[in-house]
Amino acid sequence: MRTDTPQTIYRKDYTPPGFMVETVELGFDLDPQRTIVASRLTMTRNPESRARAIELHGENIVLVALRMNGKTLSKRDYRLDDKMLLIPDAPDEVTLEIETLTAPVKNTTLNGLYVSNGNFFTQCEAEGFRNITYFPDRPDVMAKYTVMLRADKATYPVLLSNGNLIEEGELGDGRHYAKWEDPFKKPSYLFALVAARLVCQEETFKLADGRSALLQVWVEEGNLDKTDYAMQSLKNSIRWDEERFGLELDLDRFMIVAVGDFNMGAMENKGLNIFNTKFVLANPRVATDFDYAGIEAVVGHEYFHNWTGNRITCRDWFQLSLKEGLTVFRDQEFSADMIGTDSGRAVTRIDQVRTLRQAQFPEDAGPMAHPVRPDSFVEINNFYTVTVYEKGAEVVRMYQTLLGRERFRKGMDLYFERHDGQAVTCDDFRAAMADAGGRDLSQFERWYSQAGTPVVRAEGRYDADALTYELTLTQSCPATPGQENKLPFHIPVAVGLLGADGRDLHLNVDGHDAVTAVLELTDASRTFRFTGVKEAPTPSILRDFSAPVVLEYDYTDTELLHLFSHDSDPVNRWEAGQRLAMARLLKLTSAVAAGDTLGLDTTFIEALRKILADDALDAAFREQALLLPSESMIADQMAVVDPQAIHQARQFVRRTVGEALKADLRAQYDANQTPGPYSPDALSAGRRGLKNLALSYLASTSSEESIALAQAQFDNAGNMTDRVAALAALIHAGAASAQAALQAFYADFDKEALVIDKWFAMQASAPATDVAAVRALMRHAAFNIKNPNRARSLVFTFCVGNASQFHAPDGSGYAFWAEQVIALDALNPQVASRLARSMDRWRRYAPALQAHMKKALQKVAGVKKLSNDVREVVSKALA
Ligand code: LYS
Repeated sequence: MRTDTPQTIYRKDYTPPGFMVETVELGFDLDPQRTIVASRLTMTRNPESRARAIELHGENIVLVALRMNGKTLSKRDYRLDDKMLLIPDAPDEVTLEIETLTAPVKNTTLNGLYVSNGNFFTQCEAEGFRNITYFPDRPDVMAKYTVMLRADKATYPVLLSNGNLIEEGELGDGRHYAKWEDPFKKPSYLFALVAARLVCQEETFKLADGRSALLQVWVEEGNLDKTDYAMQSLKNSIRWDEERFGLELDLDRFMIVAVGDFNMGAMENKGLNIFNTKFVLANPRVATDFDYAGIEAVVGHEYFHNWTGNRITCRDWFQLSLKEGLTVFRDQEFSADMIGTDSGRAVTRIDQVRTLRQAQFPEDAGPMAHPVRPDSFVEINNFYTVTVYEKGAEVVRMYQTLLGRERFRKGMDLYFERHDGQAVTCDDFRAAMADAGGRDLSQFERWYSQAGTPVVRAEGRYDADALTYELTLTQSCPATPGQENKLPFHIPVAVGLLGADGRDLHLNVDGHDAVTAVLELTDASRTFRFTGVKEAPTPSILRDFSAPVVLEYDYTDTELLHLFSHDSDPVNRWEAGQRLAMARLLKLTSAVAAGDTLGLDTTFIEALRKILADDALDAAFREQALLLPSESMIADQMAVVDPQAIHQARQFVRRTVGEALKADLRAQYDANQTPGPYSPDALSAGRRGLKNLALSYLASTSSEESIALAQAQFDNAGNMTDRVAALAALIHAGAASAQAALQAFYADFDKEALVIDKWFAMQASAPATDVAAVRALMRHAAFNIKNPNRARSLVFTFCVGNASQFHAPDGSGYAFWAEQVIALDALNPQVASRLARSMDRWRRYAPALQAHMKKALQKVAGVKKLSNDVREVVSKALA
């Protein structure tokens, strides 16, 4: 019955479920080879539906028994294929009893119920529950769950599920049981269970309303020394949501469980968040500042989902950004508030802008481009994207920019007041914002329905006689697959004007004195006039990155240098530096390709020197300001991408800056040491960041002195941040001692899976690592393609993060890519499909490379038993 052409599902085809489920009782007899799942569902016909039949999803499970209202159904009473179980004739009130069989140990997809390192875990979002039992596995069916887990006690001493533990005990024959009850209605994608040998750090935490909750972080035995930061982040998240949004934890118990085999970052199952170990485990010995920040953000993200996602969920998967965009916005604000300073907040914003440019803008310009609320998909798992998540967060941020913080909060309150306990749409969220804000936000809907990154072109005109400054903003948006013509967006453009002394001019905004005006561009083009402008200003446009757009303005170098030195908006100050750098990198890339001699102007170098040495600026900001646009950002600016030329040009700039600023870099290296015990706080992390950036610039010259400095740091590092920075510097500089350092590092950390991931990743991204070297690393005893973190650390890092080698002129990188996509697809389609995406933008390369890439894509497309996941990605790429 399997059809070979994957089916496209459309948002416009949504129909309400035929039956609602009131209660779900699940019984699990857990066994890796043969797990029996008994389910008892009470269902009622949905008056809003015209469907007659009961429709239950089910895949990769064996139906053992089926009873309706106490009577066993025979094969004539239902229809069954490899995706659905249909009961055509059903009364309005039904109790279904279903028994199914699965083999979790054989489940390499890590979707549904699976085994990792001998323990049982589940992952059900988006459509994994159907791999556990037959069920209307769609988010608009919300029910109350009671779960009984039975398993061997010695092997699986810990039995967890959603909600509260209401009973536990022995069963004899070495087995035990635990019964869990979740008091809240939830969709099936939020179901979870864990049966495992684990230990936990726990704490009772007082909530704002006086209740207390038991907080637990569960890990494997050897990892109990790495749970403090996750626990601290959880407590901070709970406090923050109480204070910022008035939202409280609604359960008596909240659990985080870490698992080493996991497809994504983490999952917000009600009361039982399951996490990739990467976002739980940390101590200074094994985790970097970056890892710590990731843990804080992801713990926050999953916790915040409890309201934005769980209490109010999505009507259908097209609405995914309703919960993900909103929750990313919330975790971004959380991380920023945890730093607490304006400058720290700005650095987090710069990071967000970088992510958008690095990953979302390219997605929006490629074959998989889709609106924040997609109109169709083949495989929903392909739509857990930077567009739905990060651009979705930008869309939420724009409400806050347009309405102001207070009215935005009122909008959130109204959203909860209206929809708690419901499965709703992005339109419902927008309506709450419009109503609470007293604004017409109908045009704003286009941020949800139109794909592509809008371009805003700005032109300024100063009139010295009239003392006016006119800014003309013109918007357009490139065509994307299925969307030829776009209508104007509602774009908030935050603008400030700098005087010759570098200070903000005072602006008259709606009768108020201000330094930043939020202009609302709703037409294709509009001219905004500032009055009383006493001198010709330098415009600072799109402050704080007020909209996810590309801003075009013909800045002169003088204007950019002025902004880079003075803009009071840190994001635009950073942006000016990026523009200066990008212009040079692009010119140098052409020069490399043409075989011309390369040079870098002292004006630019001096501007960097000034920022670097400016101790009034946060170290973290200076690090950002000195970080060059990445190779892929440079590639994004070119009509025909030349990966090797880009790499050489960027290396040339790094070397030249490293040479020219040697003394200043060394001074900052020394000044930003962080003696004393390690702390991941933003200030210390910022100092380490600047110090290690200085080291990497210095090492890019490959001077003996800089190699010795890196070696000394490697030998004496008191934390992982400094250790990997030193090791990376040695590897990238091609130091003779790099191999020995790599070996020492491996020997020191061979028991720490997450550190060994770093070990693979550092080698995979090194410019000297070619396909042959990656293949050799794949033969290393520690490599295991079945583990997603490991596959990502080596294979993905090479394909995505080592452009000059991946795009080897002979096409060997692409052939490698095809092999790995095919191999992974047989094991784990979700992970394979992510790797498949790395070839998305193949049409932007020179014809010779394109030919190799096309061949590789066709090779994958030609595989008969390809998953829908990969099929969708490669067929869209080839279309
Ligand atoms: N909802 C999860 C999150 O917090 C991701 C689930 C991904 C399912 N394929 O982002």
